[in-house]
Amino acid sequence: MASDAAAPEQVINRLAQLKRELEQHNHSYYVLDLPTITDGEWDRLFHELLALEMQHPELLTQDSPTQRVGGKPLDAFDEVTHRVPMLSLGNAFSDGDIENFDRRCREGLDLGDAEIEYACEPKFDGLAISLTYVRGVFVQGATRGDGAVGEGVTENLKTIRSIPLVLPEQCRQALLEVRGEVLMLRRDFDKLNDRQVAKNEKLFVNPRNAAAGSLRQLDSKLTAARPLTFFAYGIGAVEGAAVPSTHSALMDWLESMRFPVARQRSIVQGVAGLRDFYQRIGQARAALPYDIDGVVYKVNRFDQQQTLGFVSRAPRFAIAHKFPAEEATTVLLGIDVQVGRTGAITPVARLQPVFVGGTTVSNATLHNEEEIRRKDLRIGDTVVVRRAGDVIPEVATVIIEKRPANSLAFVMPTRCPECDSAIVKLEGEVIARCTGGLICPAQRKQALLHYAQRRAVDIEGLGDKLVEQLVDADVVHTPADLYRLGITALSNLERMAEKSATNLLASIEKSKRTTLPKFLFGLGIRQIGETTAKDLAKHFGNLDAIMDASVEQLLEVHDVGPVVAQSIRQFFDEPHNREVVEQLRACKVTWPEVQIEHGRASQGENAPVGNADADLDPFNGKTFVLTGTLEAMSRDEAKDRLEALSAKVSGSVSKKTDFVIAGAEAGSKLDRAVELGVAVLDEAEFLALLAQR
Ligand code: I6G
Repeated sequence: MASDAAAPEQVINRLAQLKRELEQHNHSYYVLDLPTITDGEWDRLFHELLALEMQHPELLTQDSPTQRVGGKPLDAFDEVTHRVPMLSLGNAFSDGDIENFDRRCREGLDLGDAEIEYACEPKFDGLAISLTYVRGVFVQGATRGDGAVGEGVTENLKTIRSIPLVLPEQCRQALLEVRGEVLMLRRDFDKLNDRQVAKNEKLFVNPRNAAAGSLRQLDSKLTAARPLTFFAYGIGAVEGAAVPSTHSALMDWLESMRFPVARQRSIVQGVAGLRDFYQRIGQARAALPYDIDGVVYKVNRFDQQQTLGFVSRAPRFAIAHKFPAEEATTVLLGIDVQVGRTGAITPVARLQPVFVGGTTVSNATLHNEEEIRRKDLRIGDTVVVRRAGDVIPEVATVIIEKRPANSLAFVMPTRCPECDSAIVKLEGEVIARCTGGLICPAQRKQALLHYAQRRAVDIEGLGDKLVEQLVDADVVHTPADLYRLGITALSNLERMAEKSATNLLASIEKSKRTTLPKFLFGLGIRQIGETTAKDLAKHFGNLDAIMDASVEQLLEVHDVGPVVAQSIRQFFDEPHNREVVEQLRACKVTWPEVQIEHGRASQGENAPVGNADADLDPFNGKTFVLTGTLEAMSRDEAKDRLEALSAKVSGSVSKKTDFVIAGAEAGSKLDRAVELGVAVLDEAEFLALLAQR
């Protein structure tokens, strides 16, 4: 029962002592793996604290160990803008990649043949998060998101007992952001799945999926019931404290503040030291208590890190050295085709489910017909499926010796499986397309998802499942129909509670206030990525001018070539598309005026058009050069995919090139890139980057 009287000093002191003791025991148990008291004793202290807090609710603070049990469920996660962007690392897959990394670092630091000191750690296979402490108290936690903006999962993170809620007294700096990874230990994952079996519930596929699903629960009580843990590997913003001068000292500093850090960390010299660490961790990998997918190398000295700086989103001073792709053999049961937003037909391998790289794989993209021919794939074949890190699974090769007599060659269908329109392949194109346009439900669904995505008009909560239902129920045909939805139509959908319907309607309403570039991008005009949409908006200033511009006028826009200009013209020459635009305007979709800027458009300088994410995006506005032969896709397809992500593809390497993608037998362009210090990605790195999108 709560008391009215002010708490006596001895209660205040006892409460503080209990909080301190319980957090110390948590640290010993969850971080050091060295329990200092029995479970019974821990429970007794915890209940004493709980009772005191109930008697004196005015003394209850957010950093109390009793607050780790989860709170009220949320409707949605808040957006959290990271004060310092959260990094993602470039990947290395071979010894050669590591030699190149080390050489680039030495060159960048002008070190000649002198060796660099590196800090090495295992690469956790979990979810990156950021923890914010103000004067030593944990106040906010967020997922990485796109590196600039993440989701606020504070309550969920509080339930993770290895994350300190308060820092030791001597560590109460004004502000400290700690970065690291949330994961599930293997033993906890096994126990969790045992419980799932006992409850006759679905099993989790691997510790990473279990951790991701647990962290993204709106009800933190559910997260509290899942055994998550945390490892710190870096910091973001810091105010009011002197930060150590090396990464290794930073890790010791974090450890002294009671953050869990990897035990298997080493300081090594030069590329030989990196090789040795990789071998050692590779051998220890199976015995580690958690899953890792490689190791991380960072130039140890922060002043040297600063000199090396960043290329795009990735630091030049650090790299993740991934363990080899995991492979497994299985049978190709069939080849289905999927229809994309622009009607592109992608063959997809239907596989006998196989466990590879920590997950069960039953589908793999085959990219296009040519790829199937090149790999000589036939239905019924035994194939090798490969997964490298978090890269999407691929059919690597066929085991020809195992080909059955009744294997079948793939024949590209001539009619769309979704709408029965003709499938055609234009001359010179590798990609076959459904000609159904928005009559095709598959294209309609993709077009709606494209319009609603965050980078376009941003309708929060409108995901695949909902769009599928809305299109299949014939309720929504064009983006304009979204603005005509009412609570009744939504409530009739499967698993749509009134509250979710109301939230969705609010998001749809909110999306009416957008920007011209976002709207233009959302229309899904072929070849128009975010950068071109921004350039068009800045050049013409308003939508009517863009809709009515001739090909010649469009060609005056920065970086718009004949293919893009033609595509825009074709789109707006189609009466149906103009009609949709008019309907959207009639539904009061609006945007602030855009100031016309002729000449070369620069990124992010003017509020409605600018985009703070652009610099963090490895594709948007970046210039790529393709060289050598890629295995997974043709050059044209690589170009298509890059342009769809708003990157530019150039034929020659210059200082302005952001990335060179070097396939097999890359020639003089690769030499030029190395000469100019341009970032070079091999095919695996390129695929890994694509897979993040
Ligand atoms: O998983 C990781 C382990 C160690 C890391 C990492 C690390 O630094 C020593 N650093 C970054 C930036 C990331 N993952 C994303």
